[in-house]
Amino acid sequence: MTSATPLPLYAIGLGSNRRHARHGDPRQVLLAALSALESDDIEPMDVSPIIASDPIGPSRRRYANAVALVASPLSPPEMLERLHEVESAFGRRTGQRWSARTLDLDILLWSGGVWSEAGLTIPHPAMQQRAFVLGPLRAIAPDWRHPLSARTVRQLAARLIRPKPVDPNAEAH
Ligand code: A4P
Ligand code: MG
Repeated sequence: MTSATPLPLYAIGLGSNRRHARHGDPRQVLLAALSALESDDIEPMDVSPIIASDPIGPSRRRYANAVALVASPLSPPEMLERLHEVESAFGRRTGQRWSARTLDLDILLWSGGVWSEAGLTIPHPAMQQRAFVLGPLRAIAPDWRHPLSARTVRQLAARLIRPKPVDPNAEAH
């Protein structure tokens, strides 16, 4: 008898801002990474459009970014290990934070909610501040609720683009 329990879902953020000798430009790197992720125990369910985004941090090259929803029985640490394997296969250089990279794969959200240990934090701590994450994520999972803020992805994305109200006290009199 097959189990009726649905598999855990992960939202995986993909980013690239370097060409790959074989796969091509960052956009093509992301497409190749998506096929590399697919396996017996990682089933892609949906993928966002690929967007071009200005770099956050010191790197000056533009990024290609996307988010994929995958169903998988893997635990969060097992999923992270798999992501690292795929990054390595794409020639990711480690050691330098925020350096230009061929491929960066992050676990953004997990249907199990919160995971916190040294080296792995879910939800990804920076996701709420990042338009290059929330934009693509909203295209495929607008109603997914961030387990810590209890806001939906749609709400988080709206907060990010909404201009801050003017603080009257900050104005010169
Ligand atoms: N780690 C902890 N939690 C997680 C998680 N939820 N998912 C640990 C993935 N990894 C997680 O990450 C360092 C370590 O974080 C991992 O080994 C894992 O144990 P890393 O990917 O090796 O290092 P990094 O990516 O250089 O640093 P960090 O802080 O993860 O940076 P981000 O957040 O990945 O940001 N601008 C644009 N426009 N688009 C981008 O995609 N990306 C970055 C990198 C900067 N600016 C960008 C973009
Ligand atoms: Mg990363």
